[in-house]
Amino acid sequence: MAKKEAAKDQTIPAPVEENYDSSKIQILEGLEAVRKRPGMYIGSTALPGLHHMVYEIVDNSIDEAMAGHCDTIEVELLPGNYVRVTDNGRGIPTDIHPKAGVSTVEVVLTKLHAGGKFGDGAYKVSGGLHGVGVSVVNALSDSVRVDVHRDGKHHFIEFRRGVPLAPLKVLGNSKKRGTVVTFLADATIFDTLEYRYDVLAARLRELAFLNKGVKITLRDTRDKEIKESVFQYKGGIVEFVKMLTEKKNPLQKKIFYAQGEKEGIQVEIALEYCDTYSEQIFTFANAIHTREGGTHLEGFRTALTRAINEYKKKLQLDKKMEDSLTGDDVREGLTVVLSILIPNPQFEGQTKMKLGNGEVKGIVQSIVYERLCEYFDENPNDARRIIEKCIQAASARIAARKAKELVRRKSALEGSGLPGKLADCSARDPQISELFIVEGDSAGGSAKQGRNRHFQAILPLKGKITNVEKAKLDKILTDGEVGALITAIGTGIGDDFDLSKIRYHKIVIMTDADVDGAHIQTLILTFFFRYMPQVIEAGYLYIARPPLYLISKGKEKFYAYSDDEKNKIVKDFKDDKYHIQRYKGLGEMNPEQLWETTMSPENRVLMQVSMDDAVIADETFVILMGDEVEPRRRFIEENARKVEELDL
Ligand code: 1YM
Repeated sequence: MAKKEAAKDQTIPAPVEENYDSSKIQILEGLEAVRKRPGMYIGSTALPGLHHMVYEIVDNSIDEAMAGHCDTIEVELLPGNYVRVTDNGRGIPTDIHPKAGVSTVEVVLTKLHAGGKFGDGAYKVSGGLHGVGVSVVNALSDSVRVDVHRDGKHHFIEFRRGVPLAPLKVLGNSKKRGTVVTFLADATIFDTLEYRYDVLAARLRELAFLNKGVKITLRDTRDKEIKESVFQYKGGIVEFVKMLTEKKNPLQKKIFYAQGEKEGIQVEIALEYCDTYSEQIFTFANAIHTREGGTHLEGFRTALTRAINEYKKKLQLDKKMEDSLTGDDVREGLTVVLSILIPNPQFEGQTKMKLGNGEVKGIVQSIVYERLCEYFDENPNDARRIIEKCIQAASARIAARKAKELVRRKSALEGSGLPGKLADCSARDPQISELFIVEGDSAGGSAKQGRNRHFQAILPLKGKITNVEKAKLDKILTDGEVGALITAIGTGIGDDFDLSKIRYHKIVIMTDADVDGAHIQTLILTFFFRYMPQVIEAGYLYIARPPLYLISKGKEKFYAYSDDEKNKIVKDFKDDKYHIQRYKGLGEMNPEQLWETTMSPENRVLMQVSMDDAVIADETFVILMGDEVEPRRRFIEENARKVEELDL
């Protein structure tokens, strides 16, 4: 075993400890278990799991920051896909651990669950999604190197696939303080080592918002062109809300902020109403984004609905609307960041992103209710504007219900209940059925002729569908184009949404490869993001990628999907004669070509739409849908085709 051989070379004698060998064997068994079932520890071996490796290390630094010993954290993506995380904390303890007989650093890196702090009884409040600790990163890395600057010395230890090469040694003196962990994820375990800068940046920014004042830097030196982002927010989650509402019109003079503690649970909340229609609520428990919500969210919602209904009476706004405002009414246009710290978080739900601790609901509810009432008392004008907005939402809700009934009745009249312009497929099994949403009637015609009518349905959409960011739900539902889309998909919308009723497991957006096409594509994406995110989460939404060029040489035909590809093809022709046609729109292709290049499962390139990061997505949609045209155009051109590619 590698470990034993390394031990022989050591200049420092192995410590005498009765259980030395048995504890070493335990450690190796532990690491082996992690390598056998990486998914159990970090969720997956795909990109999210790889990013998780970085978060685990960063979490240690965040804990150190929360304990008040560190204010600077640096994450670097290095050439060769090494990752280095540096903090200026106390440094992982370097003394010999009394039970293990090796340095505490070595214990922290090799013993599973050594992350739960030993010593002062402080609880680990950050803790990644799986909260597994650095030893898991070590087990899943080809190599790890740890440098600790502590007590005036520079200490160093290195590992290969989790096994230390030698005990911790002192390299020299050091005036610095802190920990540096450099690792190379194991390429035999992970599907990819290509970290995504934007995804890491979004998470690090989130951590910076949640940890007021801590400076977090992300630097990418993998390519010649070096990228760097620095995140530091003195205002914490208030600045988080400010960023989320940056491009919207707020109704309040000042962002509402409250902080409180009860029974060892710390609650922090910031919120702001804008004149928009959707809600965005980000909840965190111990800095983990609880995407599925949970008891903290429930407590908040109850407090908000109660406080607003109470002030509706108090401000005599009951005259405008007698009915009680519902939860949906009071959350229209609302942006919230709610963050709690709790000693023993219980994560539940399908993705373990739902907080389960029952005691949290009442605590959050009472803190938020009390502080909201104070806020309304002190800011009666803001309170009035907010409540009037909620009353408008209630009126729209009532109108929407009527509109929905209208849509329902109308579709009942159309016999099958399906929209007239849908060319449906004959198959009835959603698993094999595909719906192509096509821009324009002419492309729609080609698609209808070119398709395989057994499993491919075509829905042509005319021009631009209603811009959903700006419009109200009732208006969206009465938009004929969107109405047709909803009916064709079959799931219903809003409270009625039912994923099991979906009629196609592949919904493919097929638009022209130009700016207008990209705009329509984004409008459709926005619709799904806001009103049917479950479809995206289920992995049912795709973007088709039509070819940009047709290159003909004699009777031979080649399709190129990018300029690079075109150049490659042409290069091989040398002096032969060939002809290049640039497709400007889908309409330029005849049905056979459209089938061959874009629709046939054999040749086509489909890109699956993912919701990897709701923060990035939402921001993007706000940029895209906001009033400023220029950033939108630029964004579309830069990103239209940047969705991850998928072989199908
Ligand atoms: C780049 C990664 O791991 N920093 C870090 C880790 C620790 C400490 C300081 C630390 C904690 C404590 C006392 C304590 C850890 N210590 C341990 C353990 N950065 C990084 N910075 N002294 C230093 O919590 O009491 C685990 S992590 F267990 F050894 F205390």
